[in-house]
This record gives sequence, C-alpha cells and structure tokens, in this order.
Amino acid sequence: MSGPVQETTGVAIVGAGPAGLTLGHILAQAGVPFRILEATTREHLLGRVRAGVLEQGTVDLLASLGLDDDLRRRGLTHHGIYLQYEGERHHLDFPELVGRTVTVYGQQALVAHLLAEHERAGSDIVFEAADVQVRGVTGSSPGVRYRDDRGEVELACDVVIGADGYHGVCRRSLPPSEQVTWERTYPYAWLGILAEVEPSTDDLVYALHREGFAMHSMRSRQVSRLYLQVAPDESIDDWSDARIWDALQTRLGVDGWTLAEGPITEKSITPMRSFVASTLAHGRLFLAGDAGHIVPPTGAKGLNSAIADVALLGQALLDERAGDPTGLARYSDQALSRQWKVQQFSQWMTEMLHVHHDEPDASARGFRYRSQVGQLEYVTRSLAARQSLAEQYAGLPFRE
Ligand code: RFL
Ligand code: PHB
Repeated sequence: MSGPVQETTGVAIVGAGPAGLTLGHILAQAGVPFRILEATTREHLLGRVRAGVLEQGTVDLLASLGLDDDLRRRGLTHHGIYLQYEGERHHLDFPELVGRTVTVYGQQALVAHLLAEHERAGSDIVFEAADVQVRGVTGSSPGVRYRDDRGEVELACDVVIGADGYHGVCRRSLPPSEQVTWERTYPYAWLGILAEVEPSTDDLVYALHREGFAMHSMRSRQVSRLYLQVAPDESIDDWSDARIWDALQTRLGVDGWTLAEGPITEKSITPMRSFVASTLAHGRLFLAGDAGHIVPPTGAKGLNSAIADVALLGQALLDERAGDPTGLARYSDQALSRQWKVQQFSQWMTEMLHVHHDEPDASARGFRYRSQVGQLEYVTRSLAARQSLAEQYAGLPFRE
C-alpha cells in the first residue's frame, strides 16, 4: 500500500475566507508559493452572506493589490451612519468628524472577486480538503496533512497560516498550556435578511427601540440588508416575512419616513459573541481573522479585522523571506493590540444598542435602557464622543 502523497509549498493557508484569500494574493504578488486548503466547496463559499462595511484601510489594502475594480464599480461610499433612539434619527458625518468614509460592499461580492482573481492567476486552491491537521510547527519540518480526491496528502511547508475561522482546526491544534481564550456570549442574536428593494436610507441606520435593536444596511441600489435583535434560541421558522417586516417597521420607524418592503431572498439567525485567543502564534503556525478573534457584528469589524491581520502578517512573511524576522516575531502582539481596541468598540456599540430583555429585575432593566438612551444622547450631542465613534467605526490604523 502506498503512503500519503508528499508535496511541498512555501505557505500552507488553511481557509479560503477573506483572510486566507487576501493573504494568498499578497503572497502571489510577491512570487511566494502557497496552497490554500478549504474545507467546503466553491459554491458554499460563494453562497455565504455576511459582513457589509469596509473600512478605508481595507479598501486601501485591496487597491494596493489591484483587487478593487469591482469594489470601485459596485461599492457604495458612505459618509456616516445614523444612530436612532426614542423615535429620532441622528446623523454622524464621518468626513466632517474624522475626514474619512467607509464603503458598503458585501463580503459575498468580495470573496467572489478574490476567488475569481485567484483562479485567473492559476493559484493553488484545494476545495473540500478534509481532516486538515497541523503538523510539526514547533519543530524543523512544519506541514499540514489532509485528504483530497487523491487520498492522504502530506504537505510540507515553511509556515502554516490558520485562516480557518472560529470553528476551524488550527487554533485548536495549540496545546491548552500555550493558549488562554477569553470569550463572552450575548443574550441576543441577529436575524438578518436580504430583500429585493431599494434601500430606504442613504447611510446605515442603527436603532435602539424598546422592543430591541434594528438596523438598515444595504448591498446595492436594488438590494437592502436588514437586521433585527432576536432571542438567541429563536427559530427562523417562527419568523414569517410579514412578522419580520412588521418588527422592522416598528423598530426603524420615525415620523415622515417610510421603510420600503420587498421580496425577502435570504434570512438567517447569527449568534453574537466576543472571543479573543491570547496568542496568534505557535512556532511556525500563525492565526489570522476569525480563527483568533470574533466580535459581535454591531461595529462592522469582523471582516475588517481579518484584513488588518493579513496586512500585517503578509508583510511580516515577506520581510522574513528578505531576511528580517522581527515582524513575524511581533505579529501576534501587534495584531492583538489593535484587536483589543476593536473588541472594546464592538462590545460598547453592541451594549449601547441592544435591549437587555434577559435582565430579570424590571427596575434594573429600566435603568439599563434609560442609561443607554443617556449614552446615545451623549454620543449624538458631544463632538468629542461623535469623533471617537467615527474614528473607531471608520477604522483604526492597521499599524500603530
Ligand atoms: P471565515 O470567513 O470564517 O473563513 C474561514 C474559512 O475557513 C474554512 N474552514 C476550513 N478549511 C479547511 N479546513 C478546516 N478544518 C476548516 N475549518 C473552516 C471555512 O469553510 C471558511 O471558508 O473567516 P475569515 O477569513 O477570518 O473572515 C472573517 C469574516 O468572515 C467574519 O469576521 C465576518 O463575516 C463576521 N460576520 C460579520 N461581520 C461583520 O462585520 N458584519 C456582519 O454582518 C457579519 N455577519 C459574520 C456574519 C460571521 C458569520 N459567521 C462566522 C457564522 C454572519 C455570519 C453567519
Ligand atoms: C451589513 O451590511 O451586513 C452590516 C453592516 C454593518 C454592520 C453589520 C452588518 O455593523
């Protein structure tokens, strides 16, 4: 019986999400050999609807790699956000506050473009790579073992990148003695829909309503993306289209404005979690994106954090090849230093905008809601507070 197929590459990237695909492009453009191993199919990858807001730093990185033509054609430049509470909507003007904008462009479109460009360049991507195992990263012969349609494969490499998301295997391959994880789950989830209807707003609306949070985002001039706070154990089957629109009308409603409805083409419920691993490095294994940290989506930071990580990691890998290993040695600390600021911002936005229905004591529940309104009044009225929110929402620098 013959053993596993033996192959070699430079960088083995586990996961073809935004982190893995973008890192692949950074390496491809520098002529570094790599292979991306993705557990699912191409179709599954292209079917996932997720994040929607790109920070300027993300857009700039994609532009520097020549990966922004579709983004420039279809991305929508947004000049701020609306914060809504007690039936009133307040605009935060980002160019006026911090001289920056954000771009609304779906993760689904981004992944499709990154993948198409890899395919055009003939990149080495394996779909349906099964039972990926990280091997030997603390020794002299790192590698990855997996199964594809040829059977077992032993892929030797210089470095393994865990870009395999929160549920991936790479983070779990670290011995527990080498890593602590910090996590909190929130007592609510987001029900998200895509609807074929022109957005009823120019900029995104984040609304605190007594019944719960609601949000109006978009994907194009013809497609709206909307979210509702629901209980974490809620079943999507209990949410008919009519019930969804009803709740959105109630929570997003303000005098003199109408939310246009249209056919719902996708609906799903996402739990909300904050999670950070204490290290993103273990020997020759480096974690990037959701594999190392997760935020609740209220600050629009998940995708942007994944790109921030690979901007740093990509440069560090190229520097190491050119003889300077310091960037790689510093990668985990640098990425986590930025990430903790992103974590606190995402947690702050989340707790300011969601109703804590789980609070058993009615008086404490009322106290909490009213202090959230107080906080929103402060944020919308104080220039310093508006600037602080805008600075963080538009994106902290990738490198300090
Ligand atoms: P991804 O996108 O999760 O990609 C990881 C890839 O790794 C693959 N994989 C494996 N491959 C090989 N072997 C294994 N053992 C593997 N295990 C997993 C997976 O199939 C996948 O293709 O991580 P990445 O690249 O770090 O990108 C991060 C972003 O995707 C993520 O931060 C955001 O999408 C988070 N997020 C949202 N962020 C926002 O800012 N706004 C949103 O509205 C928003 N909605 C969401 C989201 C994340 C969701 N997840 C993870 C369930 C909605 C959902 C449903
Ligand atoms: C989205 O458009 O999907 C979106 C936008 C902003 C967020 C979260 C999700 O904070």
